[in-house]
Amino acid sequence: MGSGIAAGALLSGCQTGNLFGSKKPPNILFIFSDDHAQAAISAYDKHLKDAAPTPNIDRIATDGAVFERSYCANSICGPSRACILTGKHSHVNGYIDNERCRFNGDQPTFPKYIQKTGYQTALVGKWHLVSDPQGFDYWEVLPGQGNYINPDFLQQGGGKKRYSGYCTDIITDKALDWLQSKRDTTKPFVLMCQHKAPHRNWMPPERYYDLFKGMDMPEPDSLFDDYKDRSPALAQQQMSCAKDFNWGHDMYMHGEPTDPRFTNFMGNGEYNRMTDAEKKRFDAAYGPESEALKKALADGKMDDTQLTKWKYQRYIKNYLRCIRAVDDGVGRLLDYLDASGLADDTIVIYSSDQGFYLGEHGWFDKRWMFEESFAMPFLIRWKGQIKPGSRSKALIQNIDYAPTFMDLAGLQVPADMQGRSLVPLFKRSGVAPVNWRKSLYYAYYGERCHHVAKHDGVTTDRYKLFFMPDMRGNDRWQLFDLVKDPHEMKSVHMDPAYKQVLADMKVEYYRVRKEYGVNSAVIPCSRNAQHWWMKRFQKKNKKCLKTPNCELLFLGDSIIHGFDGKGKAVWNKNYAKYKAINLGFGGDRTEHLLWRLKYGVFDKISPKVAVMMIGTNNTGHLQTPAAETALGVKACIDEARAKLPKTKILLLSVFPRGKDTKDPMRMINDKINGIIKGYADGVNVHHMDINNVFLDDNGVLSKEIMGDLLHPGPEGYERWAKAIAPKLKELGLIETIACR
Ligand code: SGN
Ligand code: CA
Repeated sequence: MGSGIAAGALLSGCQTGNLFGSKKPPNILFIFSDDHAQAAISAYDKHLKDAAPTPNIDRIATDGAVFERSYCANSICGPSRACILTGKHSHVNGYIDNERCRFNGDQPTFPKYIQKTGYQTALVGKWHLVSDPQGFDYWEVLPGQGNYINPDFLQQGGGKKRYSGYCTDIITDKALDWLQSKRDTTKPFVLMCQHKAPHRNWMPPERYYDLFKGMDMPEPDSLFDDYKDRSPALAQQQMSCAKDFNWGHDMYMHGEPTDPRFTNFMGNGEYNRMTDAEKKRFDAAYGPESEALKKALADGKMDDTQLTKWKYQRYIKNYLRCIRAVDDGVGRLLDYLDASGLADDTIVIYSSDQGFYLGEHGWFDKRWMFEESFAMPFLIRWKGQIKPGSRSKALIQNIDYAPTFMDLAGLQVPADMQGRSLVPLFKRSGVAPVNWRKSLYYAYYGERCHHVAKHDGVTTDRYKLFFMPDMRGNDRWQLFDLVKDPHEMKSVHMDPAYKQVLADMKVEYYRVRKEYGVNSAVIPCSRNAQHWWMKRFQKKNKKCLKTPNCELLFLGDSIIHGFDGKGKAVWNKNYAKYKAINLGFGGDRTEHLLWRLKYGVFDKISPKVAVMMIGTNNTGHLQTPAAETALGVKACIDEARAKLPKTKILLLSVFPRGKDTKDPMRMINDKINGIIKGYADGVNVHHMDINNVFLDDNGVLSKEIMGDLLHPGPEGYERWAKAIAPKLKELGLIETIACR
């Protein structure tokens, strides 16, 4: 098939007008939804299969294969899509979260590559990558998250257009329209038909308002999970069916909540988009049940358990109603392929950007590396190649899609793509070749929304290891035995029986991180779950805006933050006159400073000097190898240079910590210092090592200087200021006497 054709041959075919000779590669119809959990596809054979079947998506499975161990690399929308387009993990393609990222569309992506071979590329529906799509001959996409009701679509030529109707149906219509009347029938194609559904707020089409009425959807066993035997991070999230559904947005109730067990800060934007007639029909369908709930609440007839069950039913039914419309759309597309004679030459894939919690662990939403949201559906039909009814247990991931599409188009997979082509698996009906991967890497970088802790990890076919850098001690690790505990209800990382497994999984974790080039010290990361941190960030942004005459900046962690505390007098005496701004944030590692430099507001200031010291928390929190932390320091310097091009950077060696030169953390810091001094160029970046002013002749650090052997006391700040004063002067900080 396509995989055997050399790229050069394709390109030269292109030039002569004879595109692909007799070996025209297959068309690819990629149907992709948003937040569709495997459990809500009956072909996956899970607990909702009888109550809410998906007959059309199942047609793909009956004629092709279901991949049971299909996963994403980062369980959130934009990042998953960026992984798919680039074939690279988030830290490489740069789109690590939905919060602040903008996809760098100038980077290589599979649509761009295969477009060059003569494929036609088209995209309709949800995109959610902020920048405009590139590499598509045709596109029409939803702005941001898009809307279910009477949605707007961004137009390829610019501007937006509103369509009346229901989003899923409109996207299907657009896909069919492109197939029928917009494409060039002489060329193979990739069509990405990407739904918004079944994303929150799970607004169904009118025809399904009454579907499942009078039924009770089965509840997952862990709807009332108490999170015991796992990290406290689990209880800290804000995506709980019991506590976090919004009265209007999620539960479709009107007015103010009549019960404190509902949050209500989102309104119901979808309802507000309806016409008056649509609202009327919506209220006729949902109103009676909503009123009955209000009455039961008023009568005190809803205890916590009953209310959670009610919320779960309202949520899950709407979610599944949305899916029924997606399934209808899949049916219409498959029918069209059959009727038009395209079915034999067109590979059909159904997938979704990640999974979703359908009440498992008491949750909705995603983000965690637990199976329900880590898993992605992946069903494929390739007539004549994949044996109908195949089921694969191979570990596959969304970074594999780009290499797969390249391979199908007859191209070499570029060496820098991190995924692997799935074509060899397709050709063996889902059975992995012997050299197939044995584990998968996953990383979630944390966002304010839903408060899921930052974590990464590795999974094999049997075990899964999580690491949560911002938790403490043993709570940072979790280990699950997926055979004995498929619902992940008990972490066994402290169980002596799993000592060896834990050790082996840690080895694997560090191995995959190395394979994919993961150095956390250089991946910008916020600490937005910590309220004080975000507040300080915002306050400092305002300060930078209001202090255009700032001449001096300090960039770092708690040691610099301490100029607000034990170093206050020294600051006032030495730096206040320069309108200096303290950008030290206690507990920051290089990745946090990097994030602050990337997203902070610096356009109104141009200080003469920025003093930077960072890295000791990479050592202290994680014992990160010095070489990795040093690269984090380098990334901070580069970002500071980009943001403040006229500012001279004074990089300080990381201060000594621990009692003496034998202290293991001190030794790591010394190694960092050995590397980072080389980052100075003597022009824009200067370096000083003033560590001796804190130490005696034998390298001993006394408690008088640093009470906790890490943070300077008043005397320490005094010595610090004295040591750098001449250098600050040399770099342009001249004390002027104000004459007025
Ligand atoms: C929205 C949702 C969240 C969801 C994110 C990310 N809130 O912010 O519940 O986690 O999207 O979803 S809502 O206002 O839409 O209800 S993602 O699919 O884009 O990753
Ligand atoms: Ca999603």
